[in-house]
Formats: sequence, structure tokens, C-alpha cells
Amino acid sequence: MAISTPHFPPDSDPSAVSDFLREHGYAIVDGLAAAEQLDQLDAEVAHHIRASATGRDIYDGTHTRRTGALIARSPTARELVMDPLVVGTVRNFLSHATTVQLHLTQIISIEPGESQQKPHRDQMAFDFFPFPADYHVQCNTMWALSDFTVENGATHIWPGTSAVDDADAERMPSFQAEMTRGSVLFYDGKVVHGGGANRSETVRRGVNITYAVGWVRQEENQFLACPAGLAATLDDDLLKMMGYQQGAFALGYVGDQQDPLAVLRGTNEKVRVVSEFAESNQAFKTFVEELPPS
Ligand SMILES: O=C(O)CCC(=O)C(=O)O
Ligand SMILES: [Fe+2]
Repeated sequence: MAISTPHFPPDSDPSAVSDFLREHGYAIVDGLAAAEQLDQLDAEVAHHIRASATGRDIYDGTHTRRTGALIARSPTARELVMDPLVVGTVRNFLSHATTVQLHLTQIISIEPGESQQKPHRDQMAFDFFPFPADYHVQCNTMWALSDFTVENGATHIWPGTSAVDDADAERMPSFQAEMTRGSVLFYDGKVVHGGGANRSETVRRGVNITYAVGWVRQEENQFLACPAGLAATLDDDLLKMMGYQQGAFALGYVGDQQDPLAVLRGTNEKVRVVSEFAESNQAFKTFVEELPPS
């Protein structure tokens, strides 16, 4: 069954994209990255892609190459990670959490002959923990580095499956997220989806950049994927997104409660005190308001 897929223009309001994502489990923004930016990215990662092995199993894809550590390997990927429309949408979508963070960076190259990936929900990475239906733990993007077509393996999405159980989801229709190079697909951590079969002669290439609430373990270890010496040259906003920040309440400090970014910069200040840090989370705020004055 065909499903109409409203595509958002690149100057969209992040809250509009986030609202659609919340309702349907996905959204597509067309033409967000410029062709020259993607040419640059291609040039930065080409030798890393060639050096990446194909997948370990049928789920990873035996004709699929996954190439990570994009913060370290590609200055242009850093721009995609911090794209204002993407970050705005992610912050809006995950605004129930005190902070958001980068979860993984990975170029997914589906080569000719690959079969369809098993449909899944990405939040299963968290040990299959049954998060409440209304608690979104992650917000994902897939930038089209090649065109995404039905023939070359555009991502399959089962719209509206974020809040339904697997048995019901199996009976719901899917579509393939066709989009042009430079467009970006958003999908949540609960929606059923999977990579497509590649029946074409060319590689389907996407840049999968995902984000999560600040209190979970990141899928890709950002502290080792990007060596500290290189991390020290990056700007604060990107570093905070990578996890060089207080994740929530007491998460992520170093040594004597020092802030991770301050430790990287060598200033060694302490993490922010609870009362300064509670604004974005109502339960956290209430807890602070109930503390006796110091
Ligand atoms: O490559 C794709 O289109 C989707 C891949 C995916 O969903 C995954 O590996 O988790
Ligand atoms: Fe997935």
C-alpha cells in the first residue's frame, strides 16, 4: 500500500519537523545539505569506507559496509552533526531530558546484492529495555549521501508503529524513504524500520547520525572514537554534543566532580551545581526546589 510522505523544505521550523516525527515516527527534510558539502564529505571518508569490512552477520549486512568515528575522520560530518535544523529538531523531540548527546556516527553503504535488513526498533540497543510508550530515548537521522531509491535500498519505515506492539506493527503498511542526495530522514528509536535490499548496480550510501537523551550509554564510544588530542581542537558545542558535558544531575563527571569539558581544556572546574542545572526537567526542578536553603 502506498503511503504519502510529506517532505519538509530545508528552511522548516524544527518544531514542525519534531511534531510530525512524534506523530508518525519519521519525517523527511529535503535538500538540507549542499552538493559541495557532500562532495567534500565523500572525499574525506572514501579511503575509510574502502578499508571498512562488510558486516559480520545478516543483520549488519554481508554486502554492507559500516564506517564510524566520523567526528575524527570527517570535518564535514561534524557540520552535519551540528546542523541547526537537525539539532533543533532533536532538542525539541527529546526535550523531556535534561541534555541530549550524540549516540553514533556511521556511514552505511549498502552494496548491490544486499538483501533487506530485518525490521527492528533502534532502541533495542538498550538491552531491549521496554521504555514506556511515551518515553523517547533517541532521535535518529539518515542523511542521503547518494539518492535513496526503492531499487538501491532506501530505508523501509513502518509509520505509526512507535506506540504499537510488534504483533500489531507487523500488520501495518510500510514505505521506502525515497529521497534525493542531501535530504535527511528523521526516525525515532521506537519506529519499526530497516535497510532496503539493493537491486541496483550502484551503492546506496547514507550517513546515520543518531542522538540520545544524556543519561544513557552512547552506542558509539565518542571518547575513544575521537582521540583526546583531536577532541581538544574542536569547539565547545560539538564537544558537549559528543558527551563532554554533565549528562544529568551527577552523570559524567571526572575525578573530584570536575566537568569533562573543563578537564579536556585543562581548567578543571567542577560540574555545575544541581540548582543551576535543573531547568529543563520538571522532576529535577521540583527536587531542587524542595531542598532546604544552604
Ligand atoms: O541503512 C538503513 O537504511 C537503515 C539501517 C538501520 O536501520 C540499522 O542498521 O539500524
Ligand atoms: Fe536501525
